[in-house]
Amino acid sequence: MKLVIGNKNYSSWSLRPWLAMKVAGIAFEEERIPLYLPESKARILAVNPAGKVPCLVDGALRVWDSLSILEYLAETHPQLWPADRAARALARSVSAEMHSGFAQLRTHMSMNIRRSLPGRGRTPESLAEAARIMALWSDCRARHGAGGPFLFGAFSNADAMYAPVVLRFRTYAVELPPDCDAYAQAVLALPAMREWIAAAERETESIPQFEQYP
Ligand SMILES: N[C@@H](CCC(=O)N[C@@H](CS)C(=O)NCC(=O)O)C(=O)O
Repeated sequence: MKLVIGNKNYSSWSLRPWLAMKVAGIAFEEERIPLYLPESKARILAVNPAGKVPCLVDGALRVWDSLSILEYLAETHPQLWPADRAARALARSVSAEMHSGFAQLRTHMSMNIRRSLPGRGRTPESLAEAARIMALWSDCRARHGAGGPFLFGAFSNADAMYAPVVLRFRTYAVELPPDCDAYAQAVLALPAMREWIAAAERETESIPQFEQYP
């Protein structure tokens, strides 16, 4: 299988399936397409008619959109969702909420791993969304987290969906309550996360529209 991704510093959607594949031990090659260069769109469109990364190539099959890639992976690696039906339903709900929501947080605190921007990006709306994320992290941990340090104990697709938020909270130094901070530290300590962060720090491309902060 091949996973087509964008810049590791900026492409939060790419991180999600990449991390799930690494943690689940799924072998894959990666193709990195630096975004917003003159040739980027044509390169992405050659793989994915939707014109976005990430896209998973499995033989003749193309699977695009982060959440559908995560679902495809879980068909052969069911440990990527919690085993318990109620926990699995909640994991899917919080994953879908991340996928379709938190637009203000994504706009004002965009993923930029290399930067340290404490206090920036804080608007009433982005802070309200951050508070909602902390509440759902606490709820998942309290109800289903006894078996390990992640949202549902063992690592799951829900953690893959929120991994970029952990990085945003790190870049913008968003204060977290102790249970959420412990969760964020567990995500950051994953060897695959360390690998992604180190690669992002080595990247040399700078995308101007993602480097402008008010
Ligand atoms: N809903 C999609 C969003 C994918 C997306 O917006 N990808 C961005 C990079 S993070 C992209 O491909 N941007 C390049 C472009 O639009 O040309 C998903 O979950 O995968």
